[in-house]
Amino acid sequence: MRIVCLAGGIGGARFLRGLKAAAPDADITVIGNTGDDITLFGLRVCPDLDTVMYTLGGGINEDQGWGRAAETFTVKEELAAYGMEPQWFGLGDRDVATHIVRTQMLSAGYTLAEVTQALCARWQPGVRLIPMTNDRAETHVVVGEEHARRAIHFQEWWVRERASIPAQEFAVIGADVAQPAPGVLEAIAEADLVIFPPSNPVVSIGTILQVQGIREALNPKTVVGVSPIIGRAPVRGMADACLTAIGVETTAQAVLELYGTPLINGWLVAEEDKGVALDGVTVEAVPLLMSTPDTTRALAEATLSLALRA
Ligand code: FO1
Repeated sequence: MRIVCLAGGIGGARFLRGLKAAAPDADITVIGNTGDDITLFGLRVCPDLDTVMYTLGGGINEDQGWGRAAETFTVKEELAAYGMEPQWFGLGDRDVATHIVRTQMLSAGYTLAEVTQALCARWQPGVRLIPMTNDRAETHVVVGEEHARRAIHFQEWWVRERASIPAQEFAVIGADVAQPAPGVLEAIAEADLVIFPPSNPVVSIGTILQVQGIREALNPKTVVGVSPIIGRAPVRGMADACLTAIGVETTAQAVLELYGTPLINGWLVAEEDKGVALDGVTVEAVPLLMSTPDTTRALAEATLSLALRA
């Protein structure tokens, strides 16, 4: 079975671990969000691609959901000793090696897709990980009151400000011209099933859907999504701050409507959200918490089962 998943960071990566367990023989292509990418100290950092690669490759810092396990921060400390900014973004020594390889290959003219393939040759994530685009498509967040609007990088908003200042708008710089990376549209066209794991619907899945042609390529496909919201709160992360910023309620119903039909055919919600409904969508209530490998696998199995009926 050929499966395509649109994935952001932690929630998507965790779900993918369960999907691999539930469908060990499936051919899984992950289209990774690159809107979070940032250049720091001259190094290109791709948080969502690295979270998928490290999580499926066995190198992730499990508690954080990002960065490497058994990490040290000597480089970070030395940069701080020189007074280098920013100091609010924690680059670990092991993680820096990934960014050096990526930056060196990009400077040599390789595309981000080629670089990602090269990094995955070491990590063997067991899926084909393709960035949504090789072009620049970086999420910036517009903040500030009416007459004092300014845009900051997504990581400044997410990490430095902890999403504590209201976002007036998310702008994916470059999305208007960014083309899908080679293989993205082909993987979608050949897919038996497309899954939206419980990634952030605004700044992860929503960003991928802004890349030219991706939403159109998905419309005719069977797409099953997993709600990232249980009750009125995100399972993890700050999807609520993102949804509020775009005027969408933090509920499983509102996120389903945000994706809408004909994009979504099946929607998995938590037991307490079983009233969720939308014409043309098969909705099913299942346990959504990915607290153990078994519950994560069970969620993936429920997703595959729903896909057969959606
Ligand atoms: N998130 C934080 O909250 N604090 C950090 O210092 C931090 C560093 C970091 C370094 C590399 C990386 O790949 C991710 C990192 N993240 C950090 C997480 C990152 O902001 C998020 O994973 C995504 O951008 C949101 O999905």
